[in-house]
Amino acid sequence: MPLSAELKNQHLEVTRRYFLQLGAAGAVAFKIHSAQADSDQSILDSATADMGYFTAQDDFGTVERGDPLPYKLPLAKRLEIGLERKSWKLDVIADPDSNSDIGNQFSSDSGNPFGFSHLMKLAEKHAVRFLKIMTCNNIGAPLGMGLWEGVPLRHIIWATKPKENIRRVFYYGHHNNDPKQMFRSSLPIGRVLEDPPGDNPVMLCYKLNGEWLTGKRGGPVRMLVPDAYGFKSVKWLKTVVLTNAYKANDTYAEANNDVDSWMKTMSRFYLKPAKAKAGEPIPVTGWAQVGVGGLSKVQIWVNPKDKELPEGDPYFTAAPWKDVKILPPPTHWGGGLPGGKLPDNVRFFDSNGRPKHWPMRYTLAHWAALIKGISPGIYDVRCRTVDQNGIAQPMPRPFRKSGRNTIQRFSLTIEA
Ligand SMILES: Nc1nc2c(c(=O)[nH]1)N[C@H]1C(S)=C(S)[C@@H](COP(=O)(O)O)O[C@H]1N2
Ligand SMILES: [Mo]
Repeated sequence: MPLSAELKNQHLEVTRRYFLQLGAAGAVAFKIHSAQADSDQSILDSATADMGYFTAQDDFGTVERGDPLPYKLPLAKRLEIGLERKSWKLDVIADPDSNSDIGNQFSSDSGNPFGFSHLMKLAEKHAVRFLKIMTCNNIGAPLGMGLWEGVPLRHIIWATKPKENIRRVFYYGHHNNDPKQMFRSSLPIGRVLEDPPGDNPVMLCYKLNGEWLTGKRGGPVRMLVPDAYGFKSVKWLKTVVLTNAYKANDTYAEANNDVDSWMKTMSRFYLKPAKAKAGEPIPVTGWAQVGVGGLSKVQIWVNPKDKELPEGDPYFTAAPWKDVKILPPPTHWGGGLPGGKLPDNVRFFDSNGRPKHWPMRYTLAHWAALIKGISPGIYDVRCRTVDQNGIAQPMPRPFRKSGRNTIQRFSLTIEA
């Protein structure tokens, strides 16, 4: 599945402005009207001011199962089964097949589920907002970039008065009472109760980009696991089970996926022209997903197609890679946020709404480059990331089922 159309448009805007700032040559190569290329600083400034970053809810790529899909049920049915904010209920129970001891279960069967009003009460004190990119480990490009809001799951767990014999949290969404349709995931209890410094909490999420989470995005409430691939972020969440079982029970585990995988750092091309004229600067752009290892560089490598590749170097570590420009944080955030503005109290932003560091882990960074001075011929152009440990993509974790991160390539013909 490709990056969502909206994310592409945003990328185009951001990078177009970057080339404008580089001057007319880049702008012309980018097919911008000459009037715009000649524009003065004030036009440049205002252009930069409204660049977008987030993906609107409806424009996210989607990975979903269910027949019927829960959010497509008639309203009366959604109200009945608790898939509207008005009627949403969560069971938070001890695993009946385990010896977990909790003092205060939230259970529909016992008439005291955890409801949406409980969640909003906790939100008054504990709501958090953070940036996170949604990516499926089995898809080569992200599904969307969002500002997510919710209540850390640990607050609900502490409200159940857990006592002992709890090692994992299992959870699943509405599945039409058909076990075959159940989509399950799980986490170690430790990850839910504590966050590594600089990371965000696992949360019960009810808003995206300042709006209530839509049914399609998993509303009224989905799990949101900041550092993991999409399959941990279960939609239409209805049940959380505290268990002493020590093994994962994720639906995705059944399909050979590495369910303990942190998100990886990787780069993808967006603008990759098939042809260019010798002597003209060639704009090439893309984005980087910032995984657990962080991001220090994005690099490209332009190599004549007929040149033999060195043996025993499958990841081209010895190639003459060149750094490209990672673009600064946006000032207009897009995604449907009113006025393109971030709300207050976004994690890792200061009181002026500026990020404390950039790029941030588990988010998206845009990049751009101008290729110059190559002679006529056919070339392979590749891009890769280098993480904060100095390790280049696809290392340190090249295996496919822990998240796609192969080095991408395209063919470029330079005409005389
Ligand atoms: N209930 C439920 N939750 C789910 C899924 C699902 O099929 N059912 N798919 C998961 C997978 S595999 C991914 S990659 C993400 C995708 O999230 P999105 O559709 O909001 O982009 O949702 C996850 N949550
Ligand atoms: Mo997925």
